[in-house]
Order: sequence, then structure tokens, then C-alpha cells
Amino acid sequence: TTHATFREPAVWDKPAQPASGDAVADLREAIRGKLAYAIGKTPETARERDWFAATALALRDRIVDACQATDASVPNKRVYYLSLEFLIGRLLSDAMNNLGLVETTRAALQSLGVDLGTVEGAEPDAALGNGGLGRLAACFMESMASIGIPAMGYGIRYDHGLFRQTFEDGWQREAPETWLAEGNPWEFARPDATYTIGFGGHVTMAAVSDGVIRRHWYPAETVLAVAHDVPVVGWKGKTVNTLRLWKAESEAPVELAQFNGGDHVGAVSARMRAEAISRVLYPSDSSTAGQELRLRQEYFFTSASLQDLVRRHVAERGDVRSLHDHAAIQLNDTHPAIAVPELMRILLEDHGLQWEDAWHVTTNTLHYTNHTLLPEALETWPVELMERLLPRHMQIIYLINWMHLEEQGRHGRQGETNFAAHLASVSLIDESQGRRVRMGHLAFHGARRVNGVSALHTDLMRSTVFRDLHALDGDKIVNKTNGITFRRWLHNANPGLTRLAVEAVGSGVLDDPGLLRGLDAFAEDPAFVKRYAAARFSRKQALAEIIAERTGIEVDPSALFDVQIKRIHEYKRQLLNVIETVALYQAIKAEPHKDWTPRVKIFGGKAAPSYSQAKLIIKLALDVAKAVNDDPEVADRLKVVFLPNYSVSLAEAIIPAADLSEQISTAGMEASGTGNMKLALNGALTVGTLDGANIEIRDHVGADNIFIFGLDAAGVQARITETNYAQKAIQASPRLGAALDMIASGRFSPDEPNRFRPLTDDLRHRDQYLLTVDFDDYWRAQRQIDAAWKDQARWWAMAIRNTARMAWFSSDRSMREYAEEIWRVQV
Ligand code: 4GP
Repeated sequence: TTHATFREPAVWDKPAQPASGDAVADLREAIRGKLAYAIGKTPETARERDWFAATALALRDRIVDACQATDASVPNKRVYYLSLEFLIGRLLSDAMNNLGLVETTRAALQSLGVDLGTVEGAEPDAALGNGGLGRLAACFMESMASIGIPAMGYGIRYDHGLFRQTFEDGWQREAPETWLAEGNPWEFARPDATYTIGFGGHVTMAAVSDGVIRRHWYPAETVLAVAHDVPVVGWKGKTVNTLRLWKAESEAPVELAQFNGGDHVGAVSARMRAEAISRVLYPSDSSTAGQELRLRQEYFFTSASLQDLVRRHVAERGDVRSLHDHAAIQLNDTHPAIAVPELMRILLEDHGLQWEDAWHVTTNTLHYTNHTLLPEALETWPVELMERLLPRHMQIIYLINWMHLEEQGRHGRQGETNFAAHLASVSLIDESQGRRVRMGHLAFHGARRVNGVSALHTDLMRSTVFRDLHALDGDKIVNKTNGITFRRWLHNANPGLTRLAVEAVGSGVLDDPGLLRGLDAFAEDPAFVKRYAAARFSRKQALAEIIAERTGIEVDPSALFDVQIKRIHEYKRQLLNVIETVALYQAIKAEPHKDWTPRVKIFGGKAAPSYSQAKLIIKLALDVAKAVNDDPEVADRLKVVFLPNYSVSLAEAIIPAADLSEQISTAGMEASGTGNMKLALNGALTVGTLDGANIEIRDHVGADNIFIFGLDAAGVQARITETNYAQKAIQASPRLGAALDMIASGRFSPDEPNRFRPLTDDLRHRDQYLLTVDFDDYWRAQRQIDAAWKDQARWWAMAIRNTARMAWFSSDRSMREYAEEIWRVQV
């Protein structure tokens, strides 16, 4: 490494986006006007929420100008990103930052006696997603706008996003989330963009044209999909794309005769049934809900989106046959996999294409991203359900499958010893579990490219779940490692660190994250380190306040903040972290006078409401927290905090305050992770397994600047086939045995001593996620971290090198790769 000297600038906290007096006055008048004429309030009667709405509306006007410029030109090729989830969070700071109006807005509001931070805090999170997959979609939308890819996102406008989590006596409780209760100032309702979506009914084979029997679907039930557009403004406002969210409505809002006959409830039952489709987000991640309503949601938004984009294409180009030249469709996981038969249906029935032509267009337009290999997450639907709900699509799937399997015979594969097994494995229908449609296979077969989300995950796709399909077409699977948008996760979430980076390497770093690399030279520069540490400390103080406010727990901001924030899932191994906490608690009590590194363990995350084991892990963490936090012997050396209702906004508060990032999944099970990237970018050191994108993070930040432990994916595969590996591991580790005994004894649950037996028994007998096997090495890594913290100069050098070397994980890079290698659009 080269060394440089960091010169303290004369003026600190120089804003990155200075405001001019005229611009401030203009915006102030615009906000005042919105408050009066759109909200109907005066500055005296306005609540925080009203100020937020007025500010958002004023900024939306600025976005619209840029938006209409984007709309005016017909791009050569558009990208369509279909996702059942968009985990957006708040949009105000995004919009201000990308328009270059942060300081202008701050000053405009200030001149009205209003604090910008308060206004920002009044915006509800748009939580239209569960976790990684949904947040990735939001980052990708922002990046596509920022690097100028003409794109449209398509999803569902859920009335209720991800549930609100509270803890009642340590147990997770779920309450409905109500982000739309006071409307959404960012969106435009587009009743003129409404499509009819069919369900059920029958298929006829009446008409014959060109010597082909034309089939037609007559649905029994129809629902309307009404577009609601949210503008997505890119960096410096150059491109504004659209996120189009569909709301389900009924064609007959009320059956008048029934109503007049006195049946007031029955008169709106059809409407309720239709509207149910966009009522709530299914609250489970990495697992199929398996409910009919879920399939209705999937088909509803996929059909509306395809109808919309085909209509646009035909209006612009005249001929549907060139769709793939001007549109690239990305399916975010298998949720929109029904796009394969739906696009076929539209091309065959609405546009009269021959089968081969329709298949050519379909398989050159669609692309599919896989986000998880967990067997319980691979969507399949019973054939019986598909036949009832989507009879025409089931016919098309059978025909696609028939041709697909015939092809195997033609390629001489029948000579293979296990031909029947080969056919069964590549078939779109799983015959072994009561006939189900494999949506992953369907998406794979219908797509031009299929991608994984980290190098390891893509390799595992090729060698495990999709092995036999991959053998048929070795070029189809490609890797596209995930990324995160630095505008939200560095510039907005961490303005202090961003200002520091600008002072050190110049404002070009805001456009080109590659310039962050220049910070490497300051890793051991005392003046720079001081500023870097100060930026962190102020965020830790702010987080300590949030913790006190929301949990009543007082934490010391100078302790090491050890953070694990993500969905609660057994494979993510929050339980390993809790067990290590218990072991550390025992060790501190055994040697209370030792010089322990003070730590605050911070957890955040929601469990799927039906996932009882995950909810029990939350309860254990909270019970352990109570015991540890109340123990005067431990004092400030160990505190445990579980923040309720983890969200994008809470992540923005936690990440800049984190010293340590826990990425401890069982190797081979976390497809990528993206929280790992956000934390490392903000300078938290990672303790992690060789899983998902952790491997690539290690490659970028350097093995000396990350703490790796545990089995790798191959090691996991080998160990899992051994007998009694858990018992052996527990026997070999007295420390682990003692921690498990303490939990099993009821020490943390005196009112119900056996409460945690389902967790400890599972570890002793099954331990599918190999916690016991990795425990000792995890403990070793944690103590190495304790020691590293004591050498503060070394710690900060490592942290700075993390920030400096994470540029590659920008979602701008991901999007450029998709554009070039998957979508073939010019950037
Ligand atoms: C997640 C994966 O679990 C995570 O590793 C990955 O970073 C993220 O997708 C984005 O690719 N999967 C889900 C899900 O969120 O619901 O399957």
C-alpha cells in the first residue's frame, strides 16, 4: 500500500450539495403551495406528516420534468424487471440526494421553521418485500435509473406491506402495516392503464386458421389490474424510470340488485375477492406459501405486466415478432415464472403467432434470476390447482414439456443407462409428489439466460439443483454477483463518512465509487483515522439513543457494536450467535476480572409468522438479553439488544454504527447476502463463513481485513453425510456443551424450564445447519476480534480498507453486467 497524508480541510461539514438562495426560495414557495392547495393545511395546522407530503409533492414536480424528458424518447431496448417484491423503504432522501437538492430542501424547510430530519422521519417505509430479494430489486431500480438504462419495474401495490413486529413478553407478534393509510404522495394512479386478468373457466378449440387449431381461453372470473406509477429518479436526475405497481379491482364494485335486496355484505363479496389479490404481502421469505391466493397474486401481476409491455411494444414497433429485440424481461426469482406460458398465450391467442415463432420470441425475451437453493424454497404448484385456476396455461406447460422431453430423445440421450431418471429430473412436472409443476424448471427452460447471485451460488446451481438442465445447455447459467446502491447505503445513510471521502479523494467519488480505493492510502494516517472514527462514533451515539428509546436498554457507544440484522432463519444461524453470547456470558462470569472487550450484541430481523423455530430463536435471544443485561457482574462488558420491527429505515440507522458484521450462515446456503456488502462498505469488519458473496468480499478487502471461520461449502457437504456429527462436536467442545446445558436447564426461562428444548434437542440430534460443528472456530474468531479491537490503530486501518475496497459491490456494476451480458442493452 502507498501512504498519503490526509490534510485536514479548513472547513469540516461542508455540504456536498450547497444550496443557492434563489433555489431555496423557489422550493420554499413550492412546499408552501403544496401544503395549502394539495393538503389543505396551513403552517400552523400542519402535522409532520403533512409537511412530509407537501415536500414530497414539491419534489415530485421536479422529478416529473425530468420524467417527461425520459418518456419522450423511444429507447432502442427497454428492460422490464418483474418482481413480486420491492423493498423500497423511504424515498424522500433518495429523491433529494439524486436531484442534488438535499441542502436546498433543508434550507427551504428551515425557513418555514421545520426540521428536515423530522420530515424525513414522518415518511412511512414502503415495505413491499420480505428481505434480500425485494431489497435487491429496489437497489437495481435505482441503479438502472442512475446509469441510464431505460427500465420499468413491475410489481404489486400491496395495501399492507411486511407486518409490523412487536415483542410481547419476548414473543414476536405481528400487526398489519399501514403505509398507505394517508396516501402515497410519490405515486400517480393510472386508471387508463388497466388490464383484465382472468382466472378459471374453460378452453375452446373452435377456430382454425393457417391450418392450425386456434385455442381460446374463456375465464370464469376476471379481475382488473390498475397501474400506479412511482417515479424512480436516478443520480443527478438524468434518467427517471418508472416502478409500475398493480392494484387489484373488481369490474363490479357492488351488485346493486343484491344490495337493494338488503344483502349489503354479499353485494360486495365479489369485490372483496378481487381486491384480496393486492391486499397483503405474503410474509415469508425463502419458502413457498403454497396458497392459492399466492398463485393468484403471481399470475395477476405477471399477466398485467406482460399485457402492458406487449401493448407498448406493438404501439411503438408495430410487429410483436421483434419483441425480443426491444425488450428484455428479467424474472426476479420464480414468482413470475408463469410468464413463460402467459407470454406464449398472448403471442398465440392475441397475436396469432405460430407455436415455433411464439417460442422463439418468448425464449429470447425472458431471463431468470435464482435467489436461493434451499429445497423448501423451490416453488412448485399442484397440477390440479393450476388446471383449475389457469387451464390454458396448464395446456401450454404440458406442450412445452412434451417438446422439451422429446428433444432429449432426439439428442440420443435414450442410450444413457438412466434415461428414465434423466427425463424425470428435467421434466417440468414433478411426478414424485402428487404431480406438481416445477416453477424453477419452467423459468429455466423458458429463459435465454439464468443467473445466480454470487460466484459460489452460481457454481452450486450448476452442480446441484439445475445440474441436469445445465448439462443440456452449458451457456445458459451465468453469474451476476449482487450489488447495493451506494447512493442509499453510503451517501444517504452515512453522510459523515461520505463527506470525509469527498474531502479525501474528491467529489468524483460520488459519481464513481471506484475512487473510494484512494482511501486505502489513508488507512494509517492519524488525522484521517481520527475523522473516520469520529464519524462512526457519532452514529453509535445516535443508535444508542434509538436503542434506549425502543428497548429501554442503555448501551455504551464506545463498546464494540456487533450486529446481526436480517430475516430470522435457521440457515442464517442467529442461534449460533446467541449460543456464543451465552458462552461468553459464562466465560465473563468465570473470570470477572479479566480485561474483556466490551461488546453490544445487536440483533434485528423478522421471523415468518408460521416459522415457529425462528420465533423461538427470537424468544431465546430476548430471554438471554434479559439475564445478561440485568447481571451486575457482567456490567458494561456484554449487552444484548434485539431491536423490534427491523426495516430498511432501521438498517440505515444501524449500518453506519456497526463495528462488526455477522455473516455466519452455513456455507452453501446463503445465495449471496447484501447486508454483508452494506456493512463492509460502511467499515464494519465481517465475521463470516465462506458463503455467498462473503467469498468475493474477502477477495476484495483482503484476507487480513476479514474474519473467516468454519467449514466451507464442500466441507459442509462432506460432513452432513457423516453420522452423529453433532454429538461428536458437542462432546469435543466443553464450552459448547456448557452453553447448551445452560439453555436447556431453563436458566433463561425459569417460568418454563423446557421452553428452549426444541432448539437444544434439535442441535443434539440433527443440527441440519451444523452449528455445533462450526461453534469452536466461531468462538476462536470472536476472541481474535476481541484482541483486534484492543489494537485500535489496527482496527481502524482494517475498517478503512474495507470501505476503500468495496466499490466493486456497487449495484451500478451489477446492472452494467446484466445490461451487457444478459439484456444486451447499450449503457
Ligand atoms: C435472498 C437470499 O437469501 C440472499 O442470499 C440474497 O442476497 C438475496 O436473495 C438477493 O439475491 N433470497 C430471498 C428469498 O430473499 O426470498 O428467497
